[in-house]
Amino acid sequence: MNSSTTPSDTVLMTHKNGVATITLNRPKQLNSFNEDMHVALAAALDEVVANEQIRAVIFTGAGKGFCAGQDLGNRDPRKQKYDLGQTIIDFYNPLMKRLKNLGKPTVAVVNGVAAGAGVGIALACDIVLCADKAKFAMAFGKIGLVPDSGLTWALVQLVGLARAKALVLTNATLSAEQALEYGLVWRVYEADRLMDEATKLATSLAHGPALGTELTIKALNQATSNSLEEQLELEAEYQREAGYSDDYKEGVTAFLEKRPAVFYKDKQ
Ligand code: T3D
Repeated sequence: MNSSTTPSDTVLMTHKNGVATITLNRPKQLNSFNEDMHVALAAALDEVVANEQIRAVIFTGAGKGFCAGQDLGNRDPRKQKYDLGQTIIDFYNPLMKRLKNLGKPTVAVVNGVAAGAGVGIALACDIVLCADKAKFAMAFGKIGLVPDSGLTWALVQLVGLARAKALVLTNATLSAEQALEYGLVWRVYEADRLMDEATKLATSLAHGPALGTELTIKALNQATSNSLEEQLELEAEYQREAGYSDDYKEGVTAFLEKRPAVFYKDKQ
């Protein structure tokens, strides 16, 4: 296993068998974001993109929480006023865009509570798994803010406008079971099985056809804003690209030779 820590240790990263595991590491603050953690996470994502051996990514949190959004210990409005729009522009929006456009499949492993931007980060991942004790707290309304980190968009896409409005206007906290029922998460596991199941899933994604996986994620992401006609054209374009790939050659050859396809070999 390769492992690296960022200079501040607020984000940890290991990688093995094609899977990078990125752990938000401020457990005393429920892994809420300060500037240091934003910078460290951006550096970890740079490595994910640059390292060809990394083919899938797990995001999780250290300790009992996943991520409680912005560190409110860094915000004391009794002392000063903050331009929160600027933090969103400088840190949260670039993070959301990077997560959506990483080019490698992402799995959020929500080990405990996710709140505020922490929910946005989980929902920006391609597949969300959570522990049976996990919670999803909308949180923003309680401190007079507007949902950010793409949540006003993601919630409407995932649960529909009526439920999205009710969730955020009532500052709802969803249990794992409710999050599953609402379609926010793919699977719920007992806490002690969660990471094993996530690793199995991410390892299978890492061993899939990288280009086909990347183009599939792009096509599905674009479907939310495209018309059917635009989407059909996009599918043709992406299929052309996938059809010229070595992975397609290997996939069909394996089928014809009645053997499993091998798209990626672990480094010995
Ligand atoms: O500011 C900008 O730049 C704009 C961007 C905004 C993005 C956002 O995410 S805004 C939303 C910010 N987040 C919140 O409002 C969530 C605040 N936290 C909570 O509501 C609750 O802590 C939770 C629902 C997340 C969890 O509740 P619970 O009862 O399980 O845990 P707890 O006891 O409240 O928290 C445990 C510890 O974590 C506690 O510290 P202590 O007392 O043991 O020393 C608590 O202060 C700390 N903690 C939790 N959330 C945060 C935090 N510390 C700093 N910032 C937090 N967001």
